[in-house]
Amino acid sequence: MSDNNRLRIALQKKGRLSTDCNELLKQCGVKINWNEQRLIAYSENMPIDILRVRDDDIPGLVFDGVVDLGIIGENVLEEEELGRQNAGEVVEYKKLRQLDFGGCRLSLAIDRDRPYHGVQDFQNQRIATSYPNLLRRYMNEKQVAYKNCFLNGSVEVAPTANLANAICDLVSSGATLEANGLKEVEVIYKSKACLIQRADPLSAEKQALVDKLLTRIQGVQQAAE
Ligand code: PRT
Ligand code: ZN
Repeated sequence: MSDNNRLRIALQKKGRLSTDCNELLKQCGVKINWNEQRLIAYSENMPIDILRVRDDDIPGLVFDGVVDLGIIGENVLEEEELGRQNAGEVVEYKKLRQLDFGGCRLSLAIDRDRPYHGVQDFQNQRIATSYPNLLRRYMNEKQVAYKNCFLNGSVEVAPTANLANAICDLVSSGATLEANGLKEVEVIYKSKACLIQRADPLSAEKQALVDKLLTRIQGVQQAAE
């Protein structure tokens, strides 16, 4: 365990959020001594430690109070939150700010050539997804009884492989759907990256540092608008 007085921030180690997260910290004046291999990176000019993990681990680390802050896609955050709530857990955290990167949507897609009339078309259809909780919430609202096919990756090939009739996956440009002969028919969730804080109070010093960072983030994002 590192020094308790240092603010701990969980960031994605490698992936679609990592470059933007690192850039944001830099723009906020936080100098980090990055070492590719290291789980923890240290700031040289502020009492901040960066925990570098898989994005899927970030919500739980914040919910459990292991780290003070985290930057995570809202899709992963809400999926984990719903999963824990379904398991009977009380989930607490503070959402400090939505960030202006990591934008994508979670969408339902079907074979390009299949006609589509509306969400009722998914009745009794098997849908492949890595986001079973977000999908279930949407389908419950729409009162559509579908069949689940959980896949952690390669969701877009499930229809061609005859594992499912449709998919529910993240889309940004739409090129992946296109390349797999699929068409987007319903957007079920819109997501961006966001900054979250653990629920239990921080020390006055740590909270002051969080407030300072938040003000700087607001400044950086307003300047970019
Ligand atoms: O290794 P680790 O677990 O940390 O990373 P990961 O592979 O689980 O996540 P990563 O790095 O792929 O994505 C991190 C976060 O970026 C996601 O949770 C989203 O919040 C956000 N994001 C933004 C995206 C996309 N855009 C995106 N396009 N995440 C994934 N995709 C994938 C999508 O799953 C599909 O395979 O890109 C493909 C579609 O892209 P288009 O442009 O072809 O439509
Ligand atoms: Zn992940």
